[in-house]
Amino acid sequence: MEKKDVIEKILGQRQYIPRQDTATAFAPANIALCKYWGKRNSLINLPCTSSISISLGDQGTTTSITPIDSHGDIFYVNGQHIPLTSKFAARMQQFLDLFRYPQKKFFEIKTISTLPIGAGFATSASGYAALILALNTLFDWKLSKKNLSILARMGSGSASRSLWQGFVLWRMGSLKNGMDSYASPIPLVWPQLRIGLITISDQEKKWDSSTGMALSLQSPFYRCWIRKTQQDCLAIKKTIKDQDFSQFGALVESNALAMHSLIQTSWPPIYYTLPQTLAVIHRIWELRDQGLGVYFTQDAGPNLKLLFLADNEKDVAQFFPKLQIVNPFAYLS
Ligand code: 2P0
Repeated sequence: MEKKDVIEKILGQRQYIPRQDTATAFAPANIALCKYWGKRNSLINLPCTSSISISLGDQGTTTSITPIDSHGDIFYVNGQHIPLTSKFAARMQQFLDLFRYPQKKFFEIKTISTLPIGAGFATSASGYAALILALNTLFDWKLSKKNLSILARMGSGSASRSLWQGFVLWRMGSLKNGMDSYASPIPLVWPQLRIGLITISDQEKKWDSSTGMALSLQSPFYRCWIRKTQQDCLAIKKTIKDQDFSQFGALVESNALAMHSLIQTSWPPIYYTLPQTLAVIHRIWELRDQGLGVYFTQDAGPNLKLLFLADNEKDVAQFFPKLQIVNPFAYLS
């Protein structure tokens, strides 16, 4: 299945005629509570398991897209011009190739991200979700959220989940063309839940997620990971429904640790965890032993995301002074 075939299926007779000079959209970053790590089709980003995320409110990416008369695309990230040869620009140009139109072939893309890019803060998720939303507005396609989720997924898998606030479930689907692999919101709110972002390094990670996922196939634990994640997805959803925080925290943390064990037992091995990451993890475990309800999750980078309830916000902030606290349900309209 080619990306072009999926595009044709979704866009049908819709035209690539800009309806305005520039279109701008925002999408939140999302943190996976039950991780997506493993693709059954890497061309159109079809996952081996379903995954669950929570979106980060006003933390994410705002992207503007403007058709231009030029010999190539032009990219700005946080006001800085990005060379076309960079990894970031090369990947985005490839995605934009799917949406070029005959008269004006290129675009100027201006992206502003509130979180460090490429450091495991899900900025590719918010980036590709914002881009697809901006394209939808530019060309006035009026696509459903389901179809936008499928298109965003082809830019970056986790982007399929960044079209909503709150809890989001991305069902893995089973069709070869991926038309049943898209995200949708979980209609449950947990107003007490807080996410704390701890930046340990804002350096771009050495191993991008696609490379990491491909190498993970070599791990002897790959099948166990798939089985565990299938079970975790169901169990995490239940703890959200029951608002059972200690079970929820334990399952989310255990899912992240299992993902990193898988990654570390790949070949060649990958370590996203830095010594400072480990120091914070041990501090979290100490605090938990002392009775503080705080858990963590970690994505494809050294940074940590803490999970706790509003009642413990002051205590957690006191132990982790640089914590950036997000109230994810403050943004759910
Ligand atoms: C997730 N991550 O579920 C997992 C957990 C990182 C760790 O999705 O190759 O940038 O573009 O589909 O979406 C990061 O991977 O990967 C990711 P691609 P993506 O959030």
